[in-house]
Amino acid sequence: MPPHHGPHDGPDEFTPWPEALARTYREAGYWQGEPFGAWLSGLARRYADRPALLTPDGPVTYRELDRRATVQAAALAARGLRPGDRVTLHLPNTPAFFELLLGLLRLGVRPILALPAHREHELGYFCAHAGAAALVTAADPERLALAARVQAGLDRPLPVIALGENPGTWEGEAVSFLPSAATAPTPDFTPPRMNAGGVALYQLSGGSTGTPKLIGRTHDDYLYSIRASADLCELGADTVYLAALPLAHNFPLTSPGTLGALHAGGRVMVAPDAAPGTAFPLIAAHGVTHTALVPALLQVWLRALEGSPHTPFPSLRCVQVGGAPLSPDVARQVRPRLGAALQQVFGMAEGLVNYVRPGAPDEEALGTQGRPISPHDEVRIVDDHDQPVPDGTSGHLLTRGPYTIRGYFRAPDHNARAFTPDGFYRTGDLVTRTPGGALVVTGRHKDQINRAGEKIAAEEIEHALLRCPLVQAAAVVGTPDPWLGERSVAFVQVAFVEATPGAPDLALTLKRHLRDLGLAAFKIPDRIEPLPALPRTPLGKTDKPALRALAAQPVAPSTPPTHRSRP
Ligand code: OOB
Repeated sequence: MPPHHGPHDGPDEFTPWPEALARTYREAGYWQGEPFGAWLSGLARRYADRPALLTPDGPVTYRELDRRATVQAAALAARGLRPGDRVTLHLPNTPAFFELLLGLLRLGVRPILALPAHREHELGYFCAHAGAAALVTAADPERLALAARVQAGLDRPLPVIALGENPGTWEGEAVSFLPSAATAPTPDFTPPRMNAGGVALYQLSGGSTGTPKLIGRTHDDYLYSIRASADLCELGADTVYLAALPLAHNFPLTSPGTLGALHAGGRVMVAPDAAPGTAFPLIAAHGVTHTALVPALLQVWLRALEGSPHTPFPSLRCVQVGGAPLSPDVARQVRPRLGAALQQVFGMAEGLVNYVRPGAPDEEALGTQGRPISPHDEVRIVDDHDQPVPDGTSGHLLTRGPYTIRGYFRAPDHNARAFTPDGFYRTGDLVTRTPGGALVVTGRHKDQINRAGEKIAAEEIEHALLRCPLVQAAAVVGTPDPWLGERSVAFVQVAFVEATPGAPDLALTLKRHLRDLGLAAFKIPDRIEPLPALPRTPLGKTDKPALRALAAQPVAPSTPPTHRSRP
């Protein structure tokens, strides 16, 4: 009998693994048939009164975290949410993220894990595309105003559930305020029975197309990646994990991230942002042992330590770096300057995560992006015709395995391109394999910009630019930047505007246009350049290589960012 995934799961909503592979993953013990709610109850039994979260109000024990998740599951059920519903979850980096996330998972309601930087363009799309039953957010004035804009942009009523008290700025009716679980009594609530093979939550694809894709991760596959990551990164009860990146992102959430640290019985500390001024005092005060950064933030941290005579954090054992290419020069500075081991992580929200194993020789630790988590991760490196390339040659990375999706949510046409007929995901990354079996990311074959680890789908910005009546054609490319990895440059062909003299005004106008559409700030192009016409290939497609060459021509020198938090 095919596994049941949930009340709303048709073939476009969830692409199951073929039964033979599913059996293999179950027999190998990867998929344990345990949903997140039961996993959390298990942690509460195992680690009971040990601290799970270190918060400004004091520690929250495992037992108490489990109780708070139940409080919120009951409160969300009382507000009409039902197992199988989808909601968009949009929260800042605060410890309360966990009571809501785990409450939703316990209730079988599937959160779409939006990033804090997402605005009405993205949130509205997630709610519309997924038929969300609610937008779950925090009760601060800015988020409530954003929620109102999302509601206004939809053609059906969207309930908003906001964690916290009404700040007094909200006058409408369509918001239900959810008290913090800390002081709420324990409800009489029996969680629904759940199928661990069903979708637990939706991660978001960095993507390369006009609309972001939703990635349904099952209880079974996601928990496997968390347990296996925690084990191979050697997390334990003495781990103190600092989450400085946005909590909802796959890297700080599960690789091994906060959930991996909880799985191991460790403690989790949430930084509201990743600025050195915020994160450094937390590391020192709480004896942080592990944290995760993108390369751009690592550079900000290293700069902040410049001139400091000794490594400042005796407790820090491991700094994980991933999400974007890390230069070996920067990699080399981690041990002497931060006094911690560097662990490179090359992962993706779709599944596959590679880690440099603890204790690996320098050559591998500094110069590779590690190897897959699982012996059952299948990796193919192929040429443009899907034929395997010899080891040491760069090729397209394709992968399938026990925690890599087989299809995006409601995207049949895209799925036909993004997956091979035998179910390998086309990652869009170019890699080589070293003789030792580690992967090295050599480039990218997807129309995406990786700006400080934040992924920008070129087509999404091009479509948004084309909605401005001035713009006749638009193309967005990335250009190398020593601090951000890449910056985004938009080339536009415009009507009625002199190509060069009006350039600064045009750039401002178009940036305002994009902001008015409600795009996340990291997606606003760093530069906007008018061109009389976009260069075309002989087939009439925009010639992006030519535009990349044009974008790379020298302009004003780049300055190091002081700090801009990731979403
Ligand atoms: C992580 O996940 P996403 O979904 O935001 O982005 C995935 C893409 C990869 O396909 C690759 O293009 C790039 O980000 N990437 C890297 C990298 N790690 C990710 N490129 C070069 N070097 C690396 N180390 O970014 C993510 C998810 C889980 C763990 C870590 C990162």
